[in-house]
Amino acid sequence: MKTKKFPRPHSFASIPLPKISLPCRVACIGAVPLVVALCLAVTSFAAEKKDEKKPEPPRVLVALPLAVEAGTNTTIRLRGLSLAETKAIRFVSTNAAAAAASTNAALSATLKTKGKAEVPKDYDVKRVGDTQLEVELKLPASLAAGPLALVVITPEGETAPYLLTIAPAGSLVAEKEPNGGFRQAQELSFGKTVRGTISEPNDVDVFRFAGQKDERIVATVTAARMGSSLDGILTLYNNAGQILATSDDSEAGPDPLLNARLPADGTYFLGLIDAHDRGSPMHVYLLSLNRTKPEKR
Ligand SMILES: [Ca+2]
Ligand SMILES: [Ca+2]
Repeated sequence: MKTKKFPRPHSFASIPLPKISLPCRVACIGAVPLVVALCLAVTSFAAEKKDEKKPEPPRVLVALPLAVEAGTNTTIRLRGLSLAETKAIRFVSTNAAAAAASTNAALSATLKTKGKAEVPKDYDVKRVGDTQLEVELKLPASLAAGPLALVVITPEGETAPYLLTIAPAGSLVAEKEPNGGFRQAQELSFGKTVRGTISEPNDVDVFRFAGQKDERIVATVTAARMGSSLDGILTLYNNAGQILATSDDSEAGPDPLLNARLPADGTYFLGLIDAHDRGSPMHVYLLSLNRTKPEKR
């Protein structure tokens, strides 16, 4: 692209000095670097002072759990930074569903507790947060499924909107431990979403489902994209424990997305682990299982 030519700015030396005596001019020119240096020193000192005093801006990092069902009253925890002095929580209209929801008087968020939260050893506070809120949500049954944006108001300002997932009524299933192996696998139906946690290092969560020959299944993990600490790996096994497909990361980032055609009628297993063998209450996830009809051949 052709660039437009601008007139050259005056160089420092070409700026006419006021008509004063030569020794004064020399003294003035000599003083310039000193003044500049002093100015720079004062500015950097002021910046340092500012940084020292400036608190971390308030931020919501993750909701525990990540999803709630419409038509329920439920208490969630919001973890983040600088939330200990929270004043209120409000919903914002970032989409049509939230706009409809925010005008619905039955939708409310009540702040129950606020304060410090433990930061597990070796975890980055900027990923997991060091403050948390307990919030009681009243969610009308008419609330549309999808993201619901909420904002936390603190004396230091408002957080950016956090997108809590609203699931359709009856679609969420609680994870049931122990589910750490094929024999203990938790039954999972198509169209349902498990709300689970890789709660400790080396935890494995295994789910079982009945499939048909040539059925195409899609198993989706939603975790890291919503602020969870989990970097999931999802693996599909057949009834003999052989690996049929595996997914680590996807277009959505560290969250796996597994798409596979089933080779025969029978029982199948889905195993979810953390890629780094870590686990904590912040390693929350949603695992959804869906299918399409057997493909005609
Ligand atoms: Ca678990
Ligand atoms: Ca991953």
